Amino acid sequence: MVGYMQIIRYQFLQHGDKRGQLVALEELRDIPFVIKRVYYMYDTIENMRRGCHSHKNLEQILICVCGSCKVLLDDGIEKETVLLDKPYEGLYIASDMWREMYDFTAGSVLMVLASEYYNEDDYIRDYSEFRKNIAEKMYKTNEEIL
Ligand code: T46
Repeated sequence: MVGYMQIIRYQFLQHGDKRGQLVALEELRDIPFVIKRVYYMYDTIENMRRGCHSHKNLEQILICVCGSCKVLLDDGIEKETVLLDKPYEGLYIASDMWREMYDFTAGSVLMVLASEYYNEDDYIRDYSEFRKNIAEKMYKTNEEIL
């Protein structure tokens, strides 16, 4: 829902034994959508911020499989910061949520599972446009309720 901040974290099952740990992720079981794309970022330069955009129609789960990073989530009204530092933990990000990833530790790898194929038209990269879009959607929702 637009303008409703909710932090949704997933704790994945760890198949640990004396050799170490293993996490398995299956679509529509461990992940709440059909996975159309997987990408990951690594060798991120110190003090670099990534993201800084929202999506019109995309669900994603972010997993910092190595090291840690922080994610700023902004629904247009509230902001929350989430630390990702466990390879068995995922952060769900719905569409209409501004996101910024930062404070990547050296050697960190941030993996993302996405519900859609890559589509540049799905991005809103301008913060004022993002706020305007959220305001319009909230106005429309309020009109429907009244
Ligand atoms: C998001 C955050 C969490 C592709 O060709 N295919 C892809 O699937 C992606 C994600 C990117 N690219 C190309 C487009 C750019 O030339 O890779 C380059 C870097 O992408 P971008 O600047 O969008 O990366 P981030 O880290 O700012 O954002 C990414 C995702 O794009 C975005 O959807 O939510 O990670």
